[in-house]
Amino acid sequence: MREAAKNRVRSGLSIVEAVISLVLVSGVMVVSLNTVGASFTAQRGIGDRARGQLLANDLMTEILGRAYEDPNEPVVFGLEASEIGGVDRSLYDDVDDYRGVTDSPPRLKDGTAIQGFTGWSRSVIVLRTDPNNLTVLSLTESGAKKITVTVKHGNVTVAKLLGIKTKASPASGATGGGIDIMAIH
Ligand SMILES: [Ca+2]
Ligand SMILES: [Ca+2]
Repeated sequence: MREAAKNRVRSGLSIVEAVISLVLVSGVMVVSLNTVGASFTAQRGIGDRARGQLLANDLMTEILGRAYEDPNEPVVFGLEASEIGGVDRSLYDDVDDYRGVTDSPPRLKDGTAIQGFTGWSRSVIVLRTDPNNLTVLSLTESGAKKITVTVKHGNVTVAKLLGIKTKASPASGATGGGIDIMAIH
């Protein structure tokens, strides 16, 4: 009788030990999976930022490659008359033509979608700024334009790039604009 009771106690202990072990293993697995999940999320974030910076750089390079102001028709801060209604950016020839551009999904100048960026978007803000103090905006023509390109993946902003285009000095005879500055911020 006493031996049987001992066996029952031992058997009960084994079950308790097994349950405790299972709980401990489950706990370790949950911690591990959370760690792996956090690592994947962090890696995806780093990858998104790198890809976002490439997209921002691509569009900013395109914009800064345009003239400070339209070289062919009466100047408008925004699209000039002949550019309104275009289906892509191929007619854009000055930096403020890009004012308010939303590019979703990101496309090349000729309207071709850039492969692999479904769910991504780029947007552009162009503002006049004081050339002597780039933090001060101007409501009228000032000789400098501040361009901001923002890249989002879904609703998350992954890259932002700031560019400055200044008007060429008349003495230089250039029509394409003066100094171009680009900075990540
Ligand atoms: Ca134009
Ligand atoms: Ca324009």
